[in-house]
Amino acid sequence: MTNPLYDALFAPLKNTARPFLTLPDGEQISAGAFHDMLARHAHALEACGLRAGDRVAVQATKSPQMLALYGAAVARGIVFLPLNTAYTAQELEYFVTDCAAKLLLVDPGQTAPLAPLAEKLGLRVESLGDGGSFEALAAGQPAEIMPIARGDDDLAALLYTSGTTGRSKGAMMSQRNLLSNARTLVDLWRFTSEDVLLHALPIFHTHGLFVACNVVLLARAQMIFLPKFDPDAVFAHLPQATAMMGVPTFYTRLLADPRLSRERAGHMRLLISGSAPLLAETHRQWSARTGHAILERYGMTETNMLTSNPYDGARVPGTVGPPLPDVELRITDPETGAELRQGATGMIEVRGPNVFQGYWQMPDKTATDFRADGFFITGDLGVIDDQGYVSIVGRAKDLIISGGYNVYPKEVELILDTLPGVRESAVIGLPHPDLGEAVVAVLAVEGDGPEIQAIEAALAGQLARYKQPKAYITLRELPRNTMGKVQKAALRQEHAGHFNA
Ligand code: MCA
Ligand code: AMP
Repeated sequence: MTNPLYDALFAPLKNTARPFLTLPDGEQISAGAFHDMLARHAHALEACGLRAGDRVAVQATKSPQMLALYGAAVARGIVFLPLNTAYTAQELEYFVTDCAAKLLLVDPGQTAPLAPLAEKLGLRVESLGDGGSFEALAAGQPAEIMPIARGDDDLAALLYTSGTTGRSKGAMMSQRNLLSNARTLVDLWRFTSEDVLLHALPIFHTHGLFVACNVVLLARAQMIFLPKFDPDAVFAHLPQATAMMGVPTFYTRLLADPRLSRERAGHMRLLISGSAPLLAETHRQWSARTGHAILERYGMTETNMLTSNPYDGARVPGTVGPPLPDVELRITDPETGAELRQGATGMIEVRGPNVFQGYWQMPDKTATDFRADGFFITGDLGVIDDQGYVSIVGRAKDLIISGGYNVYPKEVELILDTLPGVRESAVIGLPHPDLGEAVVAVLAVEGDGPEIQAIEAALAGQLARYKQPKAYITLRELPRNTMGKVQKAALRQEHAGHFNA
């Protein structure tokens, strides 16, 4: 009986004394102890009535238990749905309703406010992590596990991504999608059991969960598992680490810190950046300060990783490198889908074992995002140079990436447009020294316009904090072209220096 993802990532941890996780206080969890935790969590899922194919949603603080729960779900064929801890109760309700989750795990102390939702949806809510009700249930369970048989195409995870319509979609990730990408990345980035990854990303997104943890697990390596990105903790643990993965904001914040030096960071084997564009300038400054060329790669929730600068060979600033060995990538005319010649800018389309199974219960949306020959239309605009390196030059999708988190303007505009005093809104991303891009709302207002504080208060309950605008610009009218379409490009250009002033 096989379960490819469990067999490759988690089974090798069993009964092994080697260290797996190091926590901020220095406590170590061995591979074997982690596997015991995974097994107990798997039995607890079973005790909560979950069976293969059911969905378990988790909105909880990063912890070893949450990672063990991921492994437990994989072992039992239960679909793992991690959720950003920043999501509001309203956002959370959408996700658990949309995928008809059977169990929701939250932090201790968070279950009571969710009782009405649980009642309404017939959803079981338990708490995860130290002192949690789910931990109490798991504690009494055996540390032996019987993984259930799974096939390559069976679902392992569901990850919600927002969209241009403002309605989030669940990207269905199969066992093959996750395992093929982990295998490719371990080879390409040369991860071995000698590696210690400094892990400071959240584990509710592809980057921190699948790219970082799956690679470490497959390589039988270890992690220094930090609750979040904090330069003090990063500098304290860097000497023990061989590799780190981060979003560009990690690197700009560390560069802004006088402690960053060749002595402190020069020993690192590999520093990887992704989820948002790394400025070529950041790449160069980092090389000059530490002697290390950051390796930039590119991916999407729907596809896992797609391209990577090489381990050996030139890591070219401002590019995301060639496609991964098992990824087909082409540049097409965004309108017709016709493939363009090398050197032309167009839509990035991809195909490979890493590309997802479609959007949860949205066959029409899935169909429009794939070409007939199976290529997925990424919505990113790119160009391939004569060495085969891909550069991302823009986005056909109206998306803002703030500190590595995606914000779809439509989702924010739909709420702003309902507020008194706001005639209409255009939400744009403006260059921001810390976050790369920051969310800004341009409002067409009546009279003196509404109080910004009132707008902020209205958004607070409805939108995660990182989606809320960092600045507001009020105008009488939004600029429109002759077709009547709001000219966001003109707004971005006019206000480009907003955060540099
Ligand atoms: C926190 N805030 C943010 C962000 N993060 N606002 C905008 N954008 C953000 N990314 C809010 C906080 O709620 C807080 O609000 C204020 O901004 C300042 O918080 P601060 O303490 O500076 O934030 P932080 O806790 O230090 O977080 C910044 C961060 C974090 C370390 C950059 O956002 C982060 O870890 N980002 C990684 C995201 C990630 O993993 N993305 C991968 C997606 P207040 O005003 O109330 O104080 S997967 C993906 O994209 C694909 C597949 C790929 O290619 O990887
Ligand atoms: P998400 O849907 O959160 O997975 O975000 C995926 C999007 O992040 C991609 O479609 C790109 O627009 C962007 N992205 C990821 N990595 C990079 C990168 N290295 N450079 C530029 N954009 C990136």
